Amino acid sequence: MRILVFGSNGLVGSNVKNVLLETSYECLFSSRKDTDLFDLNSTLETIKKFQPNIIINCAARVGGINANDKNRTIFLLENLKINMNIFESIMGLDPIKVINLGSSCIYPLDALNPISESSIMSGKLEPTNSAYAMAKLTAIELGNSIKKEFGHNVINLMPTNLYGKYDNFSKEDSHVIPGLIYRMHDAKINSQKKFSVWGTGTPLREFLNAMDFAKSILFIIENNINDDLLNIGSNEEVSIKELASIIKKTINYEGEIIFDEEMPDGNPRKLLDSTKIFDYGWKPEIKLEQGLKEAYEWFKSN
Ligand code: GFB
Repeated sequence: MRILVFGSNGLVGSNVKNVLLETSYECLFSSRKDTDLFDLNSTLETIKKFQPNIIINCAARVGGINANDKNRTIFLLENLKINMNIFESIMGLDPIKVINLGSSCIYPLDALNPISESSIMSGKLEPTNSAYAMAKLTAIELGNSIKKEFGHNVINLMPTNLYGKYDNFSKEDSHVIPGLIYRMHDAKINSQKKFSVWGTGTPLREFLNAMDFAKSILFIIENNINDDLLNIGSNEEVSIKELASIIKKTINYEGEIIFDEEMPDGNPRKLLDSTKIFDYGWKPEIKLEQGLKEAYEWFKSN
């Protein structure tokens, strides 16, 4: 079995690489410096040369609530280009299994929680990340079309909010966990008395460690699971306020946590219904407290 991983240097790609390196599959890990996924010829060349049976596409322009809202055009364009080039490249090739990654933000703002796969396209998107979500929805539609017309097997995985080692830690642009870790670590070092969490603290989020997600991808390959659309969550839900206090404990920050209500909350609740993947027999292993400790250690040494 020959597995090609695009985006092998990011949060998901790095964890997928570590998981696959423990197997005997023949793998090619392709990062930004190996393949220009914004260029059709470069994408096609990598695929034709390696001739994979499976492509795992972990490449994406991602970011947190602020980055998504601020860079709408680039998030939409870059994610569209990556997915268009991969799918257009394989159109004329022998059947390939493509594991394509999306996000829980593809589901409508008013979808019933826990959000099942059948909620897709049943309503309007959450406005802070609608551009990114639209690119991911287009990728799903493209994948389904390629499957129907060209015989490739496309599996779209929708992970819940991911975090962990190899995350992108940025004060302004990352997701909540790396953002809070970075900013709170700074507050601790500078003996800041108060720490400001964005929004009201009331939104609920479900978090999954990216290593668990990587293992779910291997589980899907090894058990030959071929659903068009599959949610991958942890069923572990916390409020942003609770998350901030767990991170405070992890970092050992002693100041007071306050809330900046000028900053957006985004979606009030985003809990995935992961019944399908749980019923297949996959379960996450890393509890949030443990995963946060590991992420903090990784952040400090990197
Ligand atoms: O993780 P996050 O940026 O994105 O924010 P979403 C989650 C929640 O944490 C929001 C709050 O309610 C934020 O207001 N928050 C509090 C913070 N403090 C911070 C902070 O320092 N940094 C950040 N980033 N948030 C993302 C989408 O939505 O979900 C992505 O933007 C993707 O596109 C991902 O789909 C799964 O969970 O709101």
